[in-house]
Amino acid sequence: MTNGKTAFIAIVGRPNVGKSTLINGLVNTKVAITSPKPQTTRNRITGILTEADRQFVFVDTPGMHKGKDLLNKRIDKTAVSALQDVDIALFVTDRLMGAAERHIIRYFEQSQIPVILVINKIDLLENKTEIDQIILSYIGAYPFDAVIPVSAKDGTHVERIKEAVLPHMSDSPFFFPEDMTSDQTEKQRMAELIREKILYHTEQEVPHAVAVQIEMMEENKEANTLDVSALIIVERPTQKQILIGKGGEKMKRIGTEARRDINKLLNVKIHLTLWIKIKKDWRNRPTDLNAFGYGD
Ligand SMILES: Nc1nc2c(ncn2[C@@H]2O[C@H](COP(=O)(O)OP(=O)(O)OP(=O)(O)O)[C@@H](O)[C@H]2O)c(=O)[nH]1
Ligand SMILES: [Mg+2]
Repeated sequence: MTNGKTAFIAIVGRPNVGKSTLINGLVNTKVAITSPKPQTTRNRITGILTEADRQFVFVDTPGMHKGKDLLNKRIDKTAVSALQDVDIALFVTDRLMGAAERHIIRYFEQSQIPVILVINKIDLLENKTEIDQIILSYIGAYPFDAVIPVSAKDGTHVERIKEAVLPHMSDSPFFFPEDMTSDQTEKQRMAELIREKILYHTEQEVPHAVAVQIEMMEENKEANTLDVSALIIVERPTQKQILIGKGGEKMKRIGTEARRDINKLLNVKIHLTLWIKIKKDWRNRPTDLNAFGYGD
């Protein structure tokens, strides 16, 4: 494999600060789903960018927070352990330093890695003084390698992050083929896209109670389609009702939007069938968590 400069870069921060939006912008591909709901990302997601003799391996992580159920505990562990396997971390924030941020900085101190502070969502700030105030609140909290204000949404200054990573790259063979953008399987990416649509169309506890599993994926030569059957897992009958919606409206919309995105991702026509299954308290059952892709 090609020799060049490589780096593994973890993207960490509180839920909802824009980590997944940022990784998608950095690698110019939608490798991670995003949504306005906190705790969208549940797994470690790799986004690979190869440019000439450089390979950046970004690792998106779930938002760090203290959750009660076993799923949340595993999710938090995923984010923390990602720090052990990387050369540098991007600490993404969108507000003044507070207790939650201090909690995350403690993990940086433990792993002793270089950290770039990324102030995201600057498009929402009124003026430069607000950005300066946020930066000031972090000064002295950790010896940050660099501080970069960005807007992951519109791409402002996102390129600067790669420049700041350059000094931390080391000579090594590439870890992934040059055309690869993610190490997720097609099934994982499909399941995530379906979950993303559910996150957009449901409120309160429902988004957090949902898991998605691809049950079947089969080429249909006659119809020239890929037939996909997915299982949506919820915890309670009421949640199932909410997902189905009046006259099946909501389920239909989720299916249509997911199919459109999967078509785009795989560049084939998809025939998508969605099933809903109730699994009481799956978020606290190790066997269910393992089966749904949230292994320990
Ligand atoms: N205005 C604005 N919104 C942003 C920006 N970046 C992300 N967002 C929005 O913030 C919300 C959360 O974005 P995500 O990328 O899913 O956040 P995350 O940090 O990955 O969240 P978790 O996976 O839950 O930890 C979404 O509605 C995004 O569209 C930005 O630069 N500006
Ligand atoms: Mg995310």
